[in-house]
Amino acid sequence: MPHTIHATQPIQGQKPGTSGLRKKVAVFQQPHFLENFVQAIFLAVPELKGGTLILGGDGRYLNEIALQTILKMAAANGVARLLVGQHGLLSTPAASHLIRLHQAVGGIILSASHNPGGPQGDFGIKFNAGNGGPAPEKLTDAIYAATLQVHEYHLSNAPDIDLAVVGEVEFAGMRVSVVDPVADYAVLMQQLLDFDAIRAWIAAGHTLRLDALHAVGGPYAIRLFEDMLGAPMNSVRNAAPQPDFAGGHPDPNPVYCADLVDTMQGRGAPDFGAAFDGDADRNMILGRDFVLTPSDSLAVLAANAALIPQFKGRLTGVARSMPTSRAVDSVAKALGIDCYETPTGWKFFGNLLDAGRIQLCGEESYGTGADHVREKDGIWAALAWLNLVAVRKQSVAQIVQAHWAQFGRHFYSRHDYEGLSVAAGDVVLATLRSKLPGLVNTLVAGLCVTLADDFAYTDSVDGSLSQQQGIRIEFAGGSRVVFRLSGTGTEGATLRVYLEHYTAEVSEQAQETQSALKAVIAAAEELAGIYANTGRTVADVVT
Ligand code: G16
Repeated sequence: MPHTIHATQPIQGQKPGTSGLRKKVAVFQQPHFLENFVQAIFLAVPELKGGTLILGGDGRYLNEIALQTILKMAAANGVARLLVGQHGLLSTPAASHLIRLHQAVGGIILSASHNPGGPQGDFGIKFNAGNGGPAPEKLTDAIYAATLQVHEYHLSNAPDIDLAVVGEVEFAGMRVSVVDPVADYAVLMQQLLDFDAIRAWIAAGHTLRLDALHAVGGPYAIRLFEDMLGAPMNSVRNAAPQPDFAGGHPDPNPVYCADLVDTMQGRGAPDFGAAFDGDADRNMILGRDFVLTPSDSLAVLAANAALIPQFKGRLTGVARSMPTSRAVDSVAKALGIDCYETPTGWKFFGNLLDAGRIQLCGEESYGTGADHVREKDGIWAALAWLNLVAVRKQSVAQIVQAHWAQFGRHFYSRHDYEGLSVAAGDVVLATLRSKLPGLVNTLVAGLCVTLADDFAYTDSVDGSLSQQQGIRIEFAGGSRVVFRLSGTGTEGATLRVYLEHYTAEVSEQAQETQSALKAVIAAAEELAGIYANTGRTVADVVT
């Protein structure tokens, strides 16, 4: 029987950020907090009544309890059919695929992505629309507006569903399918990539090391790389999802995966490495003695698209988020295809993908993806890279070095200043904004400014305008610095400083990244006054 709960103290006004609503677990544990947000989704998306909904999460702490609540709310709000991953698990890209495959109205994904989990960690919830992608701004605004109106929510009082058993059940008038979270996704991957070439490459004795960081990528990586492609057992490490990610930080970058970076060094190291984040949409790719930047990953995939069955003969456009290095721009120019620069956030790629203007896109934040789903896709990215390595019969390092020799190298690094007060973060950005007028043609730390703006983006498909998306300062010769505040943190403010330096000289391409970026780092400090405004002398995380 459905019943209605009148929240005595409704917690309203829950504003979703870059990627849905992300908060500390304790915040989600407040009475009515989750329910208010979920009810707001049902209010903002009335088509869910009588429609199909996809549900799953990354297995983090609170996942199971929240899933049962959402199942009961979906039934009481009139959802006709709901597909949920076995044990409540679905990677973000697999959820995106299921939405598209079943022509669902949308999906609810429980994840705080790369943020730590456990009782002291973070939790998150996001709604993906019928195209499989993150809700566009118009929809998140509508959900936010609905959170301001929720005074009651609807909940079935049916007992919990057993999510361990794959199969169909009738649940309070709603048809529920508990599905194998990997099966359909694995079929899709086989259709897109050259599995025969990868299989042959592995059978020839090449070795892999994949790290799932105790998150949802584990079951996907085992099925695809070990079971289907023949990699030896234990090629995938940390494969069992755990509610607290075994105490780790499920963020695939050289800092949080330092042990994987070590494993990939020296003679006898595996030929290919990759790591995935909490919900398996992010990826880091490594070769023996080589760590690939996400910006270069995008550029190299674009340059080699003809070798990947998914793109063969149909790559007409690519996109990158604004802070991502401009390496892919050079490739697009050479290939004569379109190249779009969008604000940070995967949702901005959605319209371009839907309209068929781009087929491949990526972000500096370890996100790479294509038009097979409407999310970035970590497992796909590792498979696409293996496809390249297998077909080109070259190592990751050889492929990337050849790329730099042809297109030049964009040295790239991100410096994060974490746990700042919100006020300090705002002061840095205000300082920068105040300096923008008149900056062009002046010298900053010896570099001549050629462009200085606060990035604004007009969506070429629906005409919507997004302003204040980051401070962008370009210098003569191809260097650049970008400043923005993170939209995914749950405490204080995180200042992100994105640094880029271009060189076409092969002799300069072997430099160490931070030393190649020295002049841009000095310019960043001079412009933003990071020390003066925050008291920080060094970044907390340098990737
Ligand atoms: C989310 C979005 C990404 C975006 C990132 C930015 O990633 O999905 O498209 O690049 O946030 O994070 P920040 O605002 O902290 O720089 P995820 O993996 O957290 O969903």
